[in-house]
Amino acid sequence: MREFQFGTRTLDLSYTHVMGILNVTPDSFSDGGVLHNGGSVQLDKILIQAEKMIGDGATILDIGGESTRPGAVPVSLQEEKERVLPVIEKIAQEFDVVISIDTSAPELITEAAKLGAGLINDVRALGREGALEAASRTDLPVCLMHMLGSPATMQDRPEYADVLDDVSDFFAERVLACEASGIAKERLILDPGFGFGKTVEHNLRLMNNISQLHAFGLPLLIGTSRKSMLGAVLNREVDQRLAGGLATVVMSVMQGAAIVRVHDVKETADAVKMTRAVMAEAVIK
Ligand code: 7PJ
Repeated sequence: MREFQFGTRTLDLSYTHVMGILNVTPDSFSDGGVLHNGGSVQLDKILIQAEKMIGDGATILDIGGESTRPGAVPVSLQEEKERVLPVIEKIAQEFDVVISIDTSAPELITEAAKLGAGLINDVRALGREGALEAASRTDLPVCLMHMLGSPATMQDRPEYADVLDDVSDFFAERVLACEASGIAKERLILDPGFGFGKTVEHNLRLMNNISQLHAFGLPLLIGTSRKSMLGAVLNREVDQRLAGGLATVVMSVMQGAAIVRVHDVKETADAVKMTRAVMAEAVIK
């Protein structure tokens, strides 16, 4: 058992959990901007999707209102709040699941925590001004993700001396920064940030060496779902990358990842369970 406290909920991170991605950005979620006009239709849709993901085996739902795709335009704080907060409030009321808030904005961290979020997931690793302090005050766990540069420019010829060493150095620095702000190391989860300022070769090297990141003794979160590294290897469009993604899920489970962040929860939960059964040489309930 490796019990980890996510606000009011506890998960045993000694095995791999599935985090379902619940995007509430207009570009990624709908068939175009339903979100902007009349929240209720959109909220209903999102709740149905949340319920399905939980039924399919997700124990964490990651809710984000900012698109961090390469080259994405920044979103205003007001807009991000309007997208995300009603969804968090409703899911916290209706479902038994850990809610992860995918944000870099201090104000949103604070408000999401009040509404029942159980995990702060920040692709900027609490690098924005005020984010460390805001996260510290919530007492929630934090996922620190590695990114080289910013979404606007990160895929513009990323370079490392050695991607594994550089990502590890970054983690070491952010863990210290967290501790200096009163965020105990025991509250942290680490994520190498697949696709965030990395070439396909960087991503493959990270995927093949996840085990090395256990040096920190912290749970690892891995997110490869539908990403361009799969497209680059397989020459598949974004809607044809599930099998490739599942291959990386199996590798993540075998290398001891605590959480895999995915769009396709049902298929991923099966792949995780099958891998765990083999590793345990026993049928898992
Ligand atoms: C990640 C994320 C990831 C964590 C996104 C996408 C891009 N948070 N948010 N790890 N990716 N922790 O889903 O393609 O890999 S947004």
